[in-house]
Amino acid sequence: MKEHASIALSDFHEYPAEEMIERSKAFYQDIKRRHSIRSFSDRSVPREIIENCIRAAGTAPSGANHQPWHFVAISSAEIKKQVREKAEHEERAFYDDRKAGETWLNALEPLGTDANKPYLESAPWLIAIFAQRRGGVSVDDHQKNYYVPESVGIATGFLINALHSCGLGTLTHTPNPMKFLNEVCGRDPAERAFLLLVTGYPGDDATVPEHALIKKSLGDICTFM
Ligand code: IYR
Repeated sequence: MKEHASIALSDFHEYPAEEMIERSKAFYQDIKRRHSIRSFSDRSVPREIIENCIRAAGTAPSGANHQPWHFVAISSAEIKKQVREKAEHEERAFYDDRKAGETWLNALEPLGTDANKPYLESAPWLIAIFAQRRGGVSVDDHQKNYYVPESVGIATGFLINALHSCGLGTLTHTPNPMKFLNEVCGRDPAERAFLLLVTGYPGDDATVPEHALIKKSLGDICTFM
């Protein structure tokens, strides 16, 4: 490696092999309980939890460490209402005017989704995630960013995992198109709305579609060489 400023790695934890196996099993058992839910209670969730989960997301690896993401955490009832109205407007075109096309709509059939998104108002938090094409390691930078969708996708994965580990339900919601989020969230049009993460406690009537429980086996998703 070339000469560069660095510090010794001091916060890495090594565990005995037995414990590693136990931890890998425990992690799998815990994360497999995460389900996308489409009914959220209006019970409030302290802002500090959301802040810490977003801090965790912000530690994700990113292209050249430019951290090309911005998270807008919405709890304002008025803004959630605006998001719901605009998202449902797009979703009505998608589902009811059949903009999605038959193939896509057929693929969604087993999930039972439609244009109604009441959870966008009932959930205590909506986290709009934006991807930045330009930026840098400082927020004032305007350099080119690299591997933007990969970086933002990984950070989003960290966030979903963090929220789940705190005992919160999540839904990755992607109204199509999502451009309206820039306006509602006051973000530069150069940023790309990446995903809307809905989070809170599940509603009493929350369900999991059977279709979503069909997971490919290890042999199907993995090859060892
Ligand atoms: N944005 C729509 C449609 C939708 C698309 C996919 I791909 C999904 O996995 C689920 C839903 C909606 O949120 O209903």
